[in-house]
Amino acid sequence: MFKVIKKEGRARRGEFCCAHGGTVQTPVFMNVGTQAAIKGGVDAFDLHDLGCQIELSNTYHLHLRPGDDVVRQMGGLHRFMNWDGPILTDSGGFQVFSLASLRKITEEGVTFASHLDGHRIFMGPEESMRIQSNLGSDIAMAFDECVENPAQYDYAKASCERTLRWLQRCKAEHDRLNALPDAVNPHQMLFGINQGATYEDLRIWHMQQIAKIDCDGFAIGGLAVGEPTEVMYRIIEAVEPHMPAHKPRYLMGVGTPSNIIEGVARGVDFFDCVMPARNARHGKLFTWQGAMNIKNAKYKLDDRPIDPECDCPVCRRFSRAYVRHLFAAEEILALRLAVMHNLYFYNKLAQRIRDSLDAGCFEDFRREYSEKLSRRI
Ligand code: PRF
Ligand code: ZN
Repeated sequence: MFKVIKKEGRARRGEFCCAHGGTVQTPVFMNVGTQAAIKGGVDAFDLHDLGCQIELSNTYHLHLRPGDDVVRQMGGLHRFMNWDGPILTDSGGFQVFSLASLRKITEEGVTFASHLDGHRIFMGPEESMRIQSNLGSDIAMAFDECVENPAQYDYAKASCERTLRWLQRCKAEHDRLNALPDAVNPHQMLFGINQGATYEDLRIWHMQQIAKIDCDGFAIGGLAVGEPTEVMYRIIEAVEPHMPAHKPRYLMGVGTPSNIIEGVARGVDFFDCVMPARNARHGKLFTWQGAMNIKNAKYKLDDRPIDPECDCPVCRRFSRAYVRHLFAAEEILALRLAVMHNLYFYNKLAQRIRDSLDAGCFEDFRREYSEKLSRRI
């Protein structure tokens, strides 16, 4: 299913086969469509134009609205949103902890109040697997607890031990659901998630335990949740040698362009982040020279594209002055154009990382861009 085709240091160039849409070239950035829609009015057809290979949606949101039973009756998520490429669904393990209120965690799972109308919901490993099975995604994520950093050692230890037991339950339920004759996607894969806060001994122990379970890939969760960037890098470096070499690795919810380059340098293959779409909605645009704010008055009469080095559908058609005007006038088109440019940038970043790995010059690329892309221009 996953093949590493080239390495440079710890960085890996790979190929990953999914039931839908064929092969994903890695390293890859996954475009986030939380509730089966990309923020900013970008649809599944735009995604193809933006160089997107794989889309990510959320179990938690789609369970609340429209309901995974509805998506199932509509033929699964691919048909529902008319995206024919691969889809990864996050398990709800993170959203329950970041969005829902009145949480109560037990060995069975989590009881929480919906962020939409406050009604009480229970979700555990089996529920998460059933919802993701109804959605029919290509990759289901294990149900985990994401602990915020900094965390108490004893809590982090008990939590990651429970997340391990939850993965065992996820695996059993996932196998059972895939074997049902009416499974929406009987080829659905399952990724396990490493936790353990910022404690290297917990991280390594947990990774060694989950690696024994026959998952199709492994993610590093519980990072970019309050710890400094250097700590995040240190944890990835500690965990990576214990991740199965022949399976894909996914760093969840990360990050800035330089976080992605540095993640690849530490052996990560998959990334996702709301940052390109979220920043775009505030006028913060990524360019190959650094980050800019298009709302700035200095762009009022600027006839150049957002990024002269970008060949996205927006930069090929519109000026900075026009996009700035759309923001000032609060036109919804401002959001769409800004999100399209930023998503194209992230997908292009992943492509340029792959190209540099193919050419054996990833370290040169890293040296040129890792710091530069975080600059403000
Ligand atoms: N767990 C899950 N999803 C996630 C995370 C996690 O720890 C994170 C942490 N950065 C983002 N998304 N299930
Ligand atoms: Zn552009």
